[in-house]
Amino acid sequence: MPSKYSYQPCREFNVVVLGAGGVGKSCLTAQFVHNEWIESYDPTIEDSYRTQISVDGRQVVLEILDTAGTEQFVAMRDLYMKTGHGFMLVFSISSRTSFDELQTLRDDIIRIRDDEKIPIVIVGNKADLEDQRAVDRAKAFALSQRWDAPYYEASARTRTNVDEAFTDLCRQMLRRDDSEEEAREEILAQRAENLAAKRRRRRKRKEKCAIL
Ligand SMILES: Nc1nc2c(ncn2[C@@H]2O[C@H](COP(=O)(O)OP(=O)(O)OP(=O)(O)O)[C@@H](O)[C@H]2O)c(=O)[nH]1
Ligand SMILES: [Mg+2]
Repeated sequence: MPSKYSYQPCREFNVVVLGAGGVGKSCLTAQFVHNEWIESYDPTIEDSYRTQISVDGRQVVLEILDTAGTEQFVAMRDLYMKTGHGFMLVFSISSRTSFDELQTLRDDIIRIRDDEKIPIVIVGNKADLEDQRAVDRAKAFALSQRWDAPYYEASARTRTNVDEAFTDLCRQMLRRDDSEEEAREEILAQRAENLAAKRRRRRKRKEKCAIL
């Protein structure tokens, strides 16, 4: 028997990777898209990557926007936030300030989108630097529960939880898209039903006129 999603078209989503400068946004993206590790640090202005993945048997095209964490380049943030279907909020487990910055980012996303349920995944990167940990796992999990957004401790260096974090975000975006699609279909079905009822009423009126 074909699965519920067998005939669904390929979905396309905009993913925005946000977080403070130097936390590893570009490295996580490069590992996910190209399977490559970048040792050097070259602050991003803006990069975008297009990639296709399969999530639970469904094809998904992702347009990933790797944004600038450095203050001088952040003017474009509002625009990114308007166009994203899902957001990866990245901090480094070795930097407390990078963790604290996530709050402002999330507040801005929710203010701009006016939507508390927008797909978000929180990533604590540089998990390989356990000896430099400055953010307790428990603190990050508490934030994750408060926001109702999953938390992954990841390492772009060791490629730990990179695919998992992106895939989780994809699942959230697919779920959201499905429920919006269902809502759209319900509205269309309701409209068709209203139209049919109107036609029936009109026909009845016409029939009555003929008798008169
Ligand atoms: N040990 C370790 N270093 C990492 C990891 N991810 C990134 N780095 C290093 O951290 C530095 C910054 O990484 P980027 O990916 O360029 O950081 P970014 O968040 O894109 O920075 P901006 O573009 O300035 O916002 C680089 O030197 C990386 O090699 C990681 O998981 N572990
Ligand atoms: Mg970067």
